[in-house]
Amino acid sequence: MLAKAEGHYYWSEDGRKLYDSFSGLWTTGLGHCHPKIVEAVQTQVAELDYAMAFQMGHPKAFALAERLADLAPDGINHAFFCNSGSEAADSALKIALAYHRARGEGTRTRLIGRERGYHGVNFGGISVGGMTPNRKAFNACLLPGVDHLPHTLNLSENAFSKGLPKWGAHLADELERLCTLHDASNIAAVIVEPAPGSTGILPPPEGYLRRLRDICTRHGILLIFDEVINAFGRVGAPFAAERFGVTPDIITTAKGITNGVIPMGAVLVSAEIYKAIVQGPPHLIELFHGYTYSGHPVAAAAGLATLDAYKDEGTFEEARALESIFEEEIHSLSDHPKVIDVRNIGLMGAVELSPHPNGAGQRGMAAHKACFWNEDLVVRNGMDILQFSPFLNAKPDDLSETFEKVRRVLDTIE
Ligand code: PXG
Repeated sequence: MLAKAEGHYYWSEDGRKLYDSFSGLWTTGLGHCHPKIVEAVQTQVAELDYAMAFQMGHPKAFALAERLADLAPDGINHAFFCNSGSEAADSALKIALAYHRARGEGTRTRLIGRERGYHGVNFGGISVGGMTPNRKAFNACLLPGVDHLPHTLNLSENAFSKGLPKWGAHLADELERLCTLHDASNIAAVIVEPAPGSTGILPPPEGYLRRLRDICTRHGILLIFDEVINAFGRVGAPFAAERFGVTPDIITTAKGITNGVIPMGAVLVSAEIYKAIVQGPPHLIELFHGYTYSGHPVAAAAGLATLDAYKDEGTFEEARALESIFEEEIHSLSDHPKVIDVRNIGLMGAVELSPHPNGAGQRGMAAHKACFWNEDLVVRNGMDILQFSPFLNAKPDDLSETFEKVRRVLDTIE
């Protein structure tokens, strides 16, 4: 139980001070309870607690949309607000379908995701997502007309890669195969996380995203980057699109948009998509989609304060500069006998453990618990993969101490 947080630390209910190696849940790159974000939220909630986004508006939602457009790659300049990454994913898929339909290409209905992809837990997201346990119980109700590209992790080819693996760009060509199979005129969009996170960090192979982009462009398919984890400094730039030099048509975000302080998500789209959908008589609604809390004033205030902090504190540059230190520290575990892979990109990193003979997932959970109880360290595990998402302004000494603690834990658990 976590009872309190400040800066890079949590305090447990039993009063222990714990180092957070996961920045919340990929959310809180600036550190917990950032004073300027706290102040912005406190002021906003007393000034304008709520304003509907249906027929009405409020200035901070528009100010935030403009700030996001400034940060986004050229050409991506409109925002649709929602309240989570899951809502952002489903909204993006709906926007993609609405776009094609508005342009008279209503046959484009198929959606393509990727194995091991995570796009939240709503029906659209789990349909295009590729996390088997998230789909298993809901199989009967997944969206029809969805295909999945293969994921890009292959330990025999790219174990212990530092940064982008050299092997795997050719896997993007599977998209070409699907275009041939279905005819591209039936395909609406491809959605991928540029650097997949919650599946256990799978940095994209060199050249892979460019190939996806080129195939999408050639066939008139929209490319959606789910940047719920990647955006806002996690890969050393405002957006992974910028870091990897590949511009999608739609970007989804959440988490770091408010530093995790208030739930918020956003779908960022190109002017072309916006204009195609938002047309027709002004008294009618163009896109029948929106949430009670779209662009909530308190979330918008938190978002503006967060973007200010990223800028004023040089957070993206600081994160980029930390990458090589993080890479060195996390790869210091590569020689451990229980470790079968270490991979990293930006300030995202995974240490994959060999499964305990008694069953997959046990060793990862044991490591997570031992870190918490014995080392006062919060570490996230997904089965036997330990995941790290350090603060964008982490102290190098804390990074080295984190991996010393993890090594001690790996030495002691079964
Ligand atoms: N897309 C991506 C890429 C995500 O990582 C979502 C969408 C959904 O966001 P919401 O706000 O609806 O949860 C996510 C969420 C983990 C973990 O352990 C990651 C997420 C959620 C829960 C656990 O890595 N990411």
